[in-house]
Amino acid sequence: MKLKTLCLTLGAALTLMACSKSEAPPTTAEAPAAQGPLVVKIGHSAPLTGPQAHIGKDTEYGAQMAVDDVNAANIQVNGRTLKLELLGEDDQADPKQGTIVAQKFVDAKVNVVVGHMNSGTTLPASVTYANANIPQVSASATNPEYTKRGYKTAFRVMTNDEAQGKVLGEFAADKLAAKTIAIIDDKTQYGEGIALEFKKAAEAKGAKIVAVEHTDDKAVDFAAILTKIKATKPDLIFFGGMDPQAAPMSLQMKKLGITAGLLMGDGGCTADFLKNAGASAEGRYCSKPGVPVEKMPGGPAFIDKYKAKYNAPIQLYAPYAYDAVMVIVEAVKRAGSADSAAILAELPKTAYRGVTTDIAFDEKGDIKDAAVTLYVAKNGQWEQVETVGSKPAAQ
Ligand code: ABU
Repeated sequence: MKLKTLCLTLGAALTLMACSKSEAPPTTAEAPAAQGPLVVKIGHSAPLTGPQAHIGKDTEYGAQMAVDDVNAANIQVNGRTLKLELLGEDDQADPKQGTIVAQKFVDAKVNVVVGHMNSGTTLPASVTYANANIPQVSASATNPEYTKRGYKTAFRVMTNDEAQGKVLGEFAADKLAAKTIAIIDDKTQYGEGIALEFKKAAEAKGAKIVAVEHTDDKAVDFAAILTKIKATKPDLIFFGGMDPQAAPMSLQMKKLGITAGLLMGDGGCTADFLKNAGASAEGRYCSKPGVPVEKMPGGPAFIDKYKAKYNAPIQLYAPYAYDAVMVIVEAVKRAGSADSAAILAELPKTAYRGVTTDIAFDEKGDIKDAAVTLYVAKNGQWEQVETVGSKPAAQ
């Protein structure tokens, strides 16, 4: 009996020792290394020099605002502080340069890309990101082709030109009562793409296209094109292109005595168009994806913050670039990782109330809320005419 008791006592002691060992704090050598911040490298590419630099800068400012907000918020992901790093590049709105920048981002091992600003750079760059399995979230490139190629890396937080061109074409025929229309595009992926969608929709509504002319995204003299168009006596001119061309085109229309109206997509719908087209801007029409910024869920606060930080008006895409960064952050939080593949797995599940709207993606990677707003220039301001296709943001 004594022996049995001794054995039991020894056994209990050994068990206790074993437990004590397992519960003892680890020695210094065994302690996990202190983890630093969880760094997410975000590539952002836009024209930062050249005629579209003001729009590219606006996009970069929006992305930078989101980066600064996130970094100031001390967000914890798996016990690590989330830290965003924005790598900004200038692709000069040039497709070749866009591809070079894309490869630079791959070599720099960015986790994700916001951009590029132009469809003409976004499309070729998207091939590079797809091959490298790097998620790409566009805040501005509206050519439909971007999300039609089946790349699972391609996402867009802005309505595309299938929707925008259709709304513009129907508006021209139904609301502006244009029976005869001349079209000018800038031969870019954006300009040609939106002009094509516009033409289809306007013709479907019975309008006659009396001229189709092409310029480029560096031109500033449209006298020859406009003189040709004047002879066709159109009710309306539609321009598919950006404001560095749209503003002088508007001025030259006035100078040549062209009484036709001018209608443009988002590329001409800027503060700079109003400034540079001067008095000729009055009565011009344009459209932008989404609802007016002051009516966006986070719009009024964003306008104030942007003005305080950059002392400049929002041109076009800053709120969308802000949201592009934020949907990435939400994906990182859900993934618990900065790994591109992990972010990519989470992005399709996005359900995020952004500054601009409630963001969710369809199966192609396009935003589901396809709103488009039409504006008219009045007293040096873009005034909302109507918004089409918007689902009201949930309160
Ligand atoms: N969305 C018009 C400007 C950017 C682009 O698509 O080229």
